[in-house]
Amino acid sequence: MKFLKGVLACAASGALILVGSNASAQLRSELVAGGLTLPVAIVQDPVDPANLFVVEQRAGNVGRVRIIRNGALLATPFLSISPVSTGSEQGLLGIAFPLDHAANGHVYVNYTDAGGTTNIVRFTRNTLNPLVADAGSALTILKVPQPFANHNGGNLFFGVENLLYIGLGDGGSGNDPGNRAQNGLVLLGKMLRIDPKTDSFPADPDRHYAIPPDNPFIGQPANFLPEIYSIGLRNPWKYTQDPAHMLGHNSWLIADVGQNAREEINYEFQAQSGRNYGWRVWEGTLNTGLGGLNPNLTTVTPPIFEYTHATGFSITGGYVYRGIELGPEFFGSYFYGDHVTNRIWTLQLIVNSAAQTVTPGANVERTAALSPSNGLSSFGMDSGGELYFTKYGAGQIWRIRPSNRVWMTGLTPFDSRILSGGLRHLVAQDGHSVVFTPPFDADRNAYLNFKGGLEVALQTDQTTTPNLNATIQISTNQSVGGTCRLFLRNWSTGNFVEVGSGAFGTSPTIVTINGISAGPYRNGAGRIDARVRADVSVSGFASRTTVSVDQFHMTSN
Ligand SMILES: [Ca+2]
Ligand SMILES: [Ca+2]
Ligand SMILES: [Ca+2]
Repeated sequence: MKFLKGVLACAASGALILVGSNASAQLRSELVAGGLTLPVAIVQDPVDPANLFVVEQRAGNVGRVRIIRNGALLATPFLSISPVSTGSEQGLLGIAFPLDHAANGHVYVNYTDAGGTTNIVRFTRNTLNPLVADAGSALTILKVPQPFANHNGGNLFFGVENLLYIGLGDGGSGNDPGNRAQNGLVLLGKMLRIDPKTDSFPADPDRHYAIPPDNPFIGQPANFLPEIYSIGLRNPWKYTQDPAHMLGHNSWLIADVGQNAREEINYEFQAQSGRNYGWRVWEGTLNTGLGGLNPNLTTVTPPIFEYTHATGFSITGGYVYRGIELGPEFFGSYFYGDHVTNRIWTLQLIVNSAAQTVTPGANVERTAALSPSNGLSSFGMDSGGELYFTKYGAGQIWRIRPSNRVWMTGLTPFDSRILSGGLRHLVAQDGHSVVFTPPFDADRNAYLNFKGGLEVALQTDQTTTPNLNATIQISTNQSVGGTCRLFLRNWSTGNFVEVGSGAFGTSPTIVTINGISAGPYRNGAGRIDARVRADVSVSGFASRTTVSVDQFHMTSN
């Protein structure tokens, strides 16, 4: 997956590293780019980590896809679409890349045309200039007429099985007057799942897709359309998947915008299809009294979390954090916010994959740290799993950054005799570590004084405080004498200098080195180069000895 280039680059070299932790972890936001017009979506280029795609809802009646390349907004749009309709919830609304984008250059957009009809259209990227789409490449995938100007959904997202998920609002007005969300024979108020790679409807120019054979309502044509994946949604403006290749659970988080009372977050494990999310009969866990529950799907799945209109008025769903910079305490938490009150929270998710249960943990407001304003219309996630958000009215994209932290940017085993690694990520629960072993000669006599370990490139945003602290966990498969040493690069000489050590003999051993004066070891850009080394003394005939650097964790204070 090229999408995960940054993470997998670390994964290939193998170790279990914890960088940063503790309750004092903080966030800040950093301006990435301005000069946009009504940004409503931020999506990573799947083939080039330098590019973030931003959807501009409309300027006049023109919707555009722009590219922020290495932090600079390119003047030439990737794609322009006109005319789009110009209501507050209309225009160009979403973009998604299929998982096989590298092979076919396809990109899908979602917009409301001049008549207000929802259009899902595929374009193809120019092969000579990948920063633009071929204007003549438009292919209509699906059109859905809209009875009212509002509640058009807008998001598009390809799931891990490379199928397109389209969340459609209930059509609009208020209180879903046509009870469309509960009606299995209309597409509005639903999550759809289609396979746009082939056309099962050659006679129909408004439909270019196939029905995935395991869609939940196939075989119930009298009651449900086969495109439908779940029903009972009011306006699922943003929904995302938390993919397993980033240590997620392949679960969907669907944020559904409420009517007059509740904003809600729905959680759906992969293959938990065919659900009824309740609208218009239920708004969150509040019964609306409007009635009209679908008689063929009367079990309603409540949200895992909701908030009332004392707190906000229009939820903007985000992402489960799977990046590196913000540290383990944010890993696995769901970032979301409110479009109207400009507030952001992290919701901790306590997930039991085996039992397919999820429990919301701490819900912590991050508004003061991140300062969202001017309408929070979207979050975005880049190739490293780091997060962004929009300031809609201000036309800006901001990145969520750590504050007072040290985080890892690179990892290299510095001895070639590493037996196994398989680093997945920088968190403890993945159960992998770097394992290395002293080499043996032909008689299986271990060499003396073997040294092995890791070089770790670290970055800190903290350039004024004096101290670095390190925690290293070392394990061995048998009792051997050893010393764990930490070296940091002295930037004035370029050489690594030992800053502390600890003995290990029983397993596992925690070595803590605190109060390292950071001055010589942190360059002007906040970079720290560390070398974690285990020196092992083995003598005589020996069974294979392995040493594992399980965790390496640094903080700045
Ligand atoms: Ca509508
Ligand atoms: Ca067709
Ligand atoms: Ca609901």
